[in-house]
Amino acid sequence: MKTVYTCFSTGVIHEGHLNIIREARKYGSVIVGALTDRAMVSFNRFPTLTIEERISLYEGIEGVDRVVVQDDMYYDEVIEELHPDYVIHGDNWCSGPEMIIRQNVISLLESYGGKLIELSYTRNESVIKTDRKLIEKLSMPEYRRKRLKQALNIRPIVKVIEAHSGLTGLIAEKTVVENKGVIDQFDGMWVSSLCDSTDRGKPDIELVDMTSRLRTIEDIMDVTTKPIILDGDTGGLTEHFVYNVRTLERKGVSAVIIEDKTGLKKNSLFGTEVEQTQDTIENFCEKIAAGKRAQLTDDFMIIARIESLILEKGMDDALKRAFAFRDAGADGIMIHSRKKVPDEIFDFCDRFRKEDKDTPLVVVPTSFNSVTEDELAAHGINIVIYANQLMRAAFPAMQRVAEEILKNHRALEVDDLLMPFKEIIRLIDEM
Ligand code: SPV
Ligand code: MG
Repeated sequence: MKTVYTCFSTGVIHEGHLNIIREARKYGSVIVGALTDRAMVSFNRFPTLTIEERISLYEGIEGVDRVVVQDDMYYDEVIEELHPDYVIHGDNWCSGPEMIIRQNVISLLESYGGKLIELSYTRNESVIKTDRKLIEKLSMPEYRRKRLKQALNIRPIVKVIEAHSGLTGLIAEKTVVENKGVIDQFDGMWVSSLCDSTDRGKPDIELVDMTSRLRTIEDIMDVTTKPIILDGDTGGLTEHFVYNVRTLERKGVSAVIIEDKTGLKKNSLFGTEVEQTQDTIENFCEKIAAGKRAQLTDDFMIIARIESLILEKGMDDALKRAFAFRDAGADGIMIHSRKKVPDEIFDFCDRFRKEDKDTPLVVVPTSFNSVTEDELAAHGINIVIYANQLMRAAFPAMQRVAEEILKNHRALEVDDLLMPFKEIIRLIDEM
């Protein structure tokens, strides 16, 4: 009997999947590959079921003879093992980043005379409705909130990009690229105090209050499903922080990062050029501990950010604080630096990791931007935050267009700098 292979990553079976199995049956016995979480998250939606649950879901589909695990988006291993006579897939992979997977399957099949069957992708009312339900589920607070911790278990390094509006949220949510055979996407979003303030034309001094920050978070949450890390500045008064922890948790934010400064906060990128005061270890530990006591779920993370290197207080001070904040209950440590090279960050992380293998480490490589994600991961860093790049890309582009229109007394000259609205609208989902 001939064999037919197909790979699934879905957590909900709809008519499209049943159609694939029905068609596959006509050619032989059907083997379904369950794509692992690790392989899924680089290009697909985040899994809503565990791999075990997905396996039993696929085993229960009428017409499926066997389910195997596919541990890579590329088919090399499964095809080498199973040598199926046919691979069957929807034609939705004929465009976009997944084209490279299709190419991989075609050349593997060619090497031994296997055949690819492509079905036109089913997109009827019921499929669209099922798909929407899945997106809705991913965006619900209880699902979104825990996703940062889940991503930490799956990804070698969790990649987070700044979002300060619905539109930038959509860019963070939907950008998927293929480069040199690797398909990738961001794992989450950073709601930066700097960008949230700048977008309002205000300085980054905790002037934009929590109510306004929550408005930004709502706008982003309305149109995305990925987890959110909030830049919580100093956390404010401990008496206020505990209420904000509850609010953030209830809304489905995954983590808040608070920095060990006190008084009028200024942005860290100013370093010692402006007056900035670091909080005492004792006070800041109390704030962390109070936040942890207020928290109701196990999903939410309070991450302590250390400003010792920014304020030139030295490595020993930074490490002392890191261990104290961890012992006070912090779920992670963010170490910040404004040096052009990552040496002091690496030094900190290596020394921290000697004593603590588990507590997640977070960095924001704005100044030391030549560092790669692989290098960061090699030094035990778990989360990288690209904290302000989308805002910094938009600002000069907008300014230039404004100047050109003024110079030319019309808009024709800027046409090449503009994206047609038709393309922008494509990002925006219709209900
Ligand atoms: C932010 O994005 O607001 C941050 C990171 O706090 S930094 O601007 O580098 O201080
Ligand atoms: Mg900030």
